[in-house]
Amino acid sequence: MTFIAKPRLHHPTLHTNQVGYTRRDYEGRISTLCAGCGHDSISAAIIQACWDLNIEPHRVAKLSGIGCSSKTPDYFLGASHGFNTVHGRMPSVLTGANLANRELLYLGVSGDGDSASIGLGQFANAMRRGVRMAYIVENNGVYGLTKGQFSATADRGSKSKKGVVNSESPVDLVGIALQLGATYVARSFSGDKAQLVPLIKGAMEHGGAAFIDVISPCVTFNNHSGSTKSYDYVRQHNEAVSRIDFMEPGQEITTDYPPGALVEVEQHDGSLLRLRKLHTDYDPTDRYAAMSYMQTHAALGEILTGLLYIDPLATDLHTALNTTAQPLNTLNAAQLNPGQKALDKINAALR
Ligand SMILES: Cc1ncc(C[n+]2csc(CCOP(=O)(O)OP(=O)(O)O)c2C)c(N)n1
Ligand code: SF4
Repeated sequence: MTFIAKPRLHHPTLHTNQVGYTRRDYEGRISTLCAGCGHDSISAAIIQACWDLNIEPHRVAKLSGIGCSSKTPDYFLGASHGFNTVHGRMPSVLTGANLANRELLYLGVSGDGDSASIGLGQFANAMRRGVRMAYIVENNGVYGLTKGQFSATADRGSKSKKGVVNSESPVDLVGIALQLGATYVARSFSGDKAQLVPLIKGAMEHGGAAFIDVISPCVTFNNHSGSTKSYDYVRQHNEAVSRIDFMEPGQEITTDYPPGALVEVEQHDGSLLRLRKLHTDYDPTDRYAAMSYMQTHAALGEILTGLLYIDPLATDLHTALNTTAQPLNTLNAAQLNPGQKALDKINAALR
């Protein structure tokens, strides 16, 4: 553990983005995670994505549960809103915050223990409801913070550091997200920043529930031979379904990529996701094909990465509930409590 404060000094020529911030303005405190932990690479990818997207840090609300992964919001976007919830309860707190103020961008950060074990019900319901958020699970197959017990995402047959073989079936969060109606579903690897940064950008700009499962090796407890969440295993078994590049709205679309190999996906808010297919037969807008493609590859021991599914016309929970666009804290007392007449009218309509 280190308690050294990060110096605020930076080189005067450091680039600023369109909203006037340097990359350093998107950083947080010094990480206290083990050196080489995959979670730190994900924090770096989040910093890069938010800087590139010109998101002002104070427009982001980052919420997490408990675990090494859930500690990471302290290490990025120091000037944004943050809330460490109870273990496994991040999705419900995020949902409440989102309903109270839809003007912020919601970033949920969780671990596989946090979301697939104690928080599985919360995870499932957040996906089902279409809460607008970027939900990132930093998936290492173990409980890192409590010293490496198998989590519910550990593959059957994989070995712990002490050589114990896991006899239980894994929970596949991507499969659950696809089945329950998430409108942006991806899987990536913490060691593949080129793939991860655009995926995070797409999730941040998506109009509904966006989920990214990031395989993120735990170097201390789950990075040995026999583990299916180690750096070596994931590098050997990783197959990318697509190579994506995120285009901000209004930016000129260049023709760097061979014509005919591009899919341009317009998102609900008008921004564009630019997708290059490696497999000409892979269609990321077909939910059922994504589920079957993923399961076929999982049976072969392969980890599919990339943008697996997107609904370009996604809407969110606010649309479903027809809520006011204004954050609740900006409504006055009369708007919040319209009085007895309004209540009588509602009651009469229900008789
Ligand atoms: C209600 C409750 N149960 C158990 C714990 C103990 N606990 C703290 S972190 C953690 C597991 C975290 O694992 P994961 O979400 O996979 O994150 P990682 O540390 O691997 O990143 C557990 C079981 C707790 N804090 N609260
Ligand atoms: S115990 Fe594992 S998950 Fe936790 S900081 Fe160390 S390497 Fe990362």
